[in-house]
Order: sequence, then C-alpha cells, then structure tokens
Amino acid sequence: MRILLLFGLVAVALADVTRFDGEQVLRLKPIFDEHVTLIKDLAQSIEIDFWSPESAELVTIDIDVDIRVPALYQDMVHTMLLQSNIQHEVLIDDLQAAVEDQADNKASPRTHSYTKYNSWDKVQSWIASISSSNPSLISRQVIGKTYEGRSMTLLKLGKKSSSAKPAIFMDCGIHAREWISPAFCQWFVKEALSTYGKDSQMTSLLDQMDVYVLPVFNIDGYDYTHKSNRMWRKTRSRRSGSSCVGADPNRNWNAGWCTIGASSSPCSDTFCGYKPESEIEVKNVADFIRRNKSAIKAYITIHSYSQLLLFPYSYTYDLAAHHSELLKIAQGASAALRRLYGTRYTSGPGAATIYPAAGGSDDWAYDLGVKYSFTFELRDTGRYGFLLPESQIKPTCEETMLAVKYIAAYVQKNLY
Ligand code: DDK
Ligand code: ZN
Ligand code: ZN
Repeated sequence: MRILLLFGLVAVALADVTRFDGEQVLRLKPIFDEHVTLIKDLAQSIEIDFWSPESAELVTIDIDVDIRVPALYQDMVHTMLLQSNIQHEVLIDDLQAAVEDQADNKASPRTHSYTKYNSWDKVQSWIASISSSNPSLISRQVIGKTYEGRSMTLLKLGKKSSSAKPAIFMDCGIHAREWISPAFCQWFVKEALSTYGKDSQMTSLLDQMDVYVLPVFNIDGYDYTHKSNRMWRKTRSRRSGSSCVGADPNRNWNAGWCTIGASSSPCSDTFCGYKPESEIEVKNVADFIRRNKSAIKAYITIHSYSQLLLFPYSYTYDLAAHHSELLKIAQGASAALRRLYGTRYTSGPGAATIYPAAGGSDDWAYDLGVKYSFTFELRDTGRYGFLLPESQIKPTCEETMLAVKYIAAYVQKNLY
C-alpha cells in the first residue's frame, strides 16, 4: 500500500513536469518584410516560444530571432523556412538533452553553491545564513510576499552608520528562466562580504553607501522553473476569466505601461498585466523604492541573455535627459567587463538597442528620479541562451562584478 502510494506520488510529480523532447531552438535571420510577416503569421498559428526577442510583436527585419519550436511542428517549420528562404541555423538541437546537461554533475549537491543554479529552497536558507553571518555589514528585511505567499527578502549591504546613507538597489530574477541572474546576485553578496576590508573600492563603497540586493524577484516563477517548466518567464498569478497564468514582471511597471512591445493578452509571454503593478512582486519592490526614493541613487536589474548593458528609454525612442552620461557609464562598464575574458557587450538605450518595450523597471526607476538606471542582459549570445552551463557561472559573475563595480564607483564619485 505504502509502495503504491509512493508510485502514485512519483507519477503525479512526473506528469507535472514539462519535457522538451524533440524540441529545437532555432535562430532565424529575417532580411525582408515578408520574412517578418511569415514569422509573425507562424506565431499566430502554432505555439512558438520566443527566446529573443521575447515575443512575436517584437520581431523586425535584420535582427536574429531565436525561437523554441515544439516537436510536433519541427518538420513543418523547417519546410516553411526553406520554402520562404529565411536563413536559419539550429542553436540547440535537442532541448531536453540541453536541459539535462545544464547541471555539471547529475547528482545535484544538497548544499548551496555559488557555482551552481540553486533551487529557491537553497537560496532561501542561504539568505538566512548569510544575513546573520556578519551583522555589521549585512542585514535583511522582508518587503512583502509573492503571489503564492513566499517572503521577498531584501539584503542590505553596507557598514552600519548612524547617519542616512545613499544607496544602490539591485535585483535579480525578474524573469524566472534567466537562471544566471539570481546566481549573480548571490555571487555579488559573497564578493562584497569577502572583499570588504581587502579591496579598497569595495571597502569605500560599503563605508559610504548601502547596496540593496534582491536575490530573486520572481520567486514563484523561479521555483516553477525548477519544479515544472524550465522555460517559464512570467509571474504565477491567476485571475478569474483567463486560464493563462502570470504576467511579465518587466512589462508591469508604470512607465508607458502597455503602449509598445508588450501584450495585453494574458496568454502572451510579454503580458503587461491587468494594470500597472498588478503583480504583487512589482508592487512590493516599487513601494520599497518609492519609500526610499531620496536615498536610492542607482537602480540595476539583471537579466539574460544577449550581452547588453541597457539604460532608458525602452518605452520610447526619445533619448533620456541624461543620455550621454548614461551611455558613457555603460560603455565604461562594458569595457571593464571585457578586460577579464574578452566578453563583448553592446550598450545603449533599450528601445534602439534591443527593442521597444514599455512597462520596464529601469524606465520606471529613471522616471521616478533614480538617474543611474541600468538593465544587464548577461551571457551568452544564444549558443546556450537560458541554458547557460554551470561552468560559465563563475566567469560570468566575475566579469559582471567588474561592470557593476564600475557603475557603483561612478555613482559614488558623483554623489554630491
Ligand atoms: O524584459 C526584457 O524583455 C528584456 C530583458 Se529579458 C529587457 C528589455 C529592455 C529593458 C526594459 N526596460
Ligand atoms: Zn529578463
Ligand atoms: Zn533577456
């Protein structure tokens, strides 16, 4: 009986996991308007998961379009691409194998590791232990709960001070499947703690400023990518009237909300939500930043993939009031990053550099008055995409540290 029950549970657990057998990730290179039309039509007729850009509406001429194609439509899509002369290559031939290969060793360790993609449970206990490890440098506070009721814990790094300090706010894991992002926030916290008192820049940064780090923004989604569907992007909120789950937490901010590069359809991966801040996770973070508006001098948000360092605006092609200063900082940060392993980043305003996309956190923070506002799109450029191997966590985090520290140093220098 007990055995039967156990088998029953295992079967239920297995049935709940999305597999990707026979699925490929393709890179299409549309060079004519007809190609763009064909790709959009295809997206209307079959279920395609857009990896980059992140939805069909964002497809334009002369950009690479990375898509995940369900096994069932593989032949059909290949035939269509050949007939219409759309240049393409196979980025990932066997997605299920790639998902399984992503972890270095199959038996995942029970403990937290900075060079692994940690499950939410592991990140959560890491948050608890690291925040009590060094009370003079790190503290934590809960800024609210996620839709599914998980606590959103914000870490505050910085030497305790009696007077109010200026601060930098950084979040990771807005999008669930971009696993390298939470890995970076964890790395950053570790590095900050272990280099304080040794590295003069880190010491001076934490003496003079506080750095708020939100290790996983979209916890429900992140947990879902570990347990059920590796390719999930959105939150996990539900609403009566639609069977589709979640909204895009990087289209849900009150910045040109849902005017461009976002979808009002609840089933889309770039669904903007029912109203600005309809997603409780977005509201919690927005409330925190609003409350601490006078202290917060910089906002940094970490995504993947594409190797970009973006700044406002994404909701309009208009240049930000501080465009040239932000461009200069982004280029300096990219150059610093590149010095370590030669990784090339492109920097520029979101709309012109990647695609127009309204309702993003960086635009919102900037319009609120946080002048130094940046979005990172970390490694790679599509070889592995969201399935960046664990062996790349360390080099990716090391090089990204240099860019983030460059921005922090600039902000610190220009405080008063
Ligand atoms: O949210 C997106 O689609 C990407 C990261 Se996956 C960033 C888009 C540019 C910054 C949005 N303001
Ligand atoms: Zn993202
Ligand atoms: Zn991305």
